[in-house]
Amino acid sequence: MKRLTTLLAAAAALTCLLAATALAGTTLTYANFPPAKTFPCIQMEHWKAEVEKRTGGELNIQTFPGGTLLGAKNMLRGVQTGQADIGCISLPYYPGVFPAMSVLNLPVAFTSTTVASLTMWDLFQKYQPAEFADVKVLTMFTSAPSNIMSKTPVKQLSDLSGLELRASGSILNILGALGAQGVGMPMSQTPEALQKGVVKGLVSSFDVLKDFNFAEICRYETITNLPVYPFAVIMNTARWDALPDAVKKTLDELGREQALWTGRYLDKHIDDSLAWSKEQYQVEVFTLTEAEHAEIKAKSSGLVDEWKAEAAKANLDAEAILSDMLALKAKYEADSGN
Ligand code: DTR
Repeated sequence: MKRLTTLLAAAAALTCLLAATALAGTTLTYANFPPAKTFPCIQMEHWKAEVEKRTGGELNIQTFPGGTLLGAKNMLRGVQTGQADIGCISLPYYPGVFPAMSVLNLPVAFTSTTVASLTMWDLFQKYQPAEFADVKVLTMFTSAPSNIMSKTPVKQLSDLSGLELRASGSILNILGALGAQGVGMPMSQTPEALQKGVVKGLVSSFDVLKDFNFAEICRYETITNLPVYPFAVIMNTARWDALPDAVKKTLDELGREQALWTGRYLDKHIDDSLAWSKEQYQVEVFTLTEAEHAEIKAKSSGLVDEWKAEAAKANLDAEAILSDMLALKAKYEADSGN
């Protein structure tokens, strides 16, 4: 009898322990490369809060902004090998690795982050390109269209001659074609490069004027409407496979929603950031003439053909991907409510 009681007590203790473990849930690490207040990290915190709420604490997310777990360039590898469970990558930082989804980085005149982010998500769902086969994609979004922020005024295209500007991806080629000197580096290295004078400005979306305080050093802004930068939030496949089905479903449902949330957040934040920069540092904003915009377009048109050639080498149907992207862009542009 005594033995039975001991056994029962042990079984009860084990049940309690198992229940407590289940209640405590799983914790996943989520790495991000730029500082906490920039938009890739703002969206990360929003996603974390939604996931923890919707799974009732079954899944907890521990976030690592500012390159504290993985940096911009080792993010992809770090997630593939499980150094972090989840990571946020900027696709143009990995030239040649994402031939299909880098179509979003082409000069096709996106004017809204919301439109570009939803277009990217839908395009990914349709093609499920092999370039993401060894990770689980949780969401995708883009930055806002890119503009020039510089220490010296760029009032007209000819002011670009020889000017060292930090950029990444397709924008580097466009800058070269316009006579500027593009210097490739991730956003996280840009503050130091600007401080040290290695570059005289940068090409990115205007959110960084406020979030990195670049308005202080780059008092001149030129509206160029250059391409958006596509991002993906990826997860280690083994960690994904180990999640309960209900949790997987919740995360899958969040994919498009998160793309939309991020697009809307950034579209609004761009306006706030520019207004703040004007008030705080009296930054000057220059616009180019129609003829200059036409010149940018003409000089960057070769990029589409280069992308097509690269996509074809990867056995992708480049024409179909490009025309689907343009059709999605037009659809979301027409549907203002998204
Ligand atoms: N323009 C891209 C992406 C980008 C825009 N804002 C931020 C903030 C933090 C990191 C990246 C970005 C770029 O320049 O990398």
